[in-house]
Amino acid sequence: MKRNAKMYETVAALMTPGKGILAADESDGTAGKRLEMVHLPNEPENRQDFRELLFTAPGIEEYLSGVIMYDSSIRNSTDDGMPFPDVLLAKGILPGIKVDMGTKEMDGFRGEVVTQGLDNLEERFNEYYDLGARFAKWRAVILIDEDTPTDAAIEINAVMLARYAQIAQRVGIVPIVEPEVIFAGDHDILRAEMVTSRVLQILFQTLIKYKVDLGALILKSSMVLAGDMNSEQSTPAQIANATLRAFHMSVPYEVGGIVFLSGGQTPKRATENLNAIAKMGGQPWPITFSYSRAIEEPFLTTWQGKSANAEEAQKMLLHACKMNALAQQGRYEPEKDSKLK
Ligand code: 5MM
Repeated sequence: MKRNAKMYETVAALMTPGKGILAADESDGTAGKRLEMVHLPNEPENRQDFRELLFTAPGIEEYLSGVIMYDSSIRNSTDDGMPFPDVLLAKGILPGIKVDMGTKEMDGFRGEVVTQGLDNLEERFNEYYDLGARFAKWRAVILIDEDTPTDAAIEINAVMLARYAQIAQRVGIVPIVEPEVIFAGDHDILRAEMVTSRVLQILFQTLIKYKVDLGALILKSSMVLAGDMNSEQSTPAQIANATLRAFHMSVPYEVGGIVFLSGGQTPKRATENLNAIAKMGGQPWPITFSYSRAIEEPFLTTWQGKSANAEEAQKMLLHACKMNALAQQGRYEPEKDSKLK
């Protein structure tokens, strides 16, 4: 039980009020897409510069409780030779690791996918623990279309998430389970709410069946949003209501915390929507952000891959983190923020 006590401490630290998690866990391919935005080739030195600027930005520890890394970045160091996990630990930020190995198409399932990565997972976890990781993340991808998601796709992904969570907890690492309901499509917000509720219900039934300790686990969820191709876009209050309704229908109250992905929303929308959710008042679970694109984009567009812009870009990163930390407390004032777009 000692191990679980440590994991509860990790959950409490990650869910510290006024802080959130930076998801800097892009695989090398996706990191290349980020670098493409600033006209840099996808080379190891550029990926290192990108992560080094993020992790060494002065002051981020005021707003970040954790950072999720990828296999190549948890093993990487600053130019001065300080391992990235140590850079974060020195600031009081917990290092985390993405352990899934991406998705594979399910044959005969119209584009639906299942996440891979259970092979040798316990050995990988033990090594990541030694490298400093105290929490982990596994992402399942759920597509909304006329005939999807199928129960088969929801169920197989839930089983994978549950098995990953079991192994993580055995090693003393807090699992973040991320069933991302994709924002792309022309579905309305009601459909998104129904799909999200069903996915979460099947996920938590499966986690309970596999005896995962829900108090030593964090859910990473999408917000409930109408698809990006739907002409009727919802207000932050509508999104907050639909999202919290889905959680109350599906997420057991003993779950350690809930964090949001930004899912392709603009940085400002992701922050405004988090703020609206916090404004709905106290919930049974602590709730915060775990954004990748919504935090990294303002940084990248300021940086443009030029060392002359590095300081300004780190200030922009700090601004994005601070605005989301305020939103986590329902204290973000979008009309006064001219920097997030
Ligand atoms: C950084 O994006 C992660 C996926 O990367 P790969 O596709 O390269 O594996 C992703 O898991 C991310 O952590 C979450 O989905 C949240 O990211 P957003 O950008 O939606 O906030």
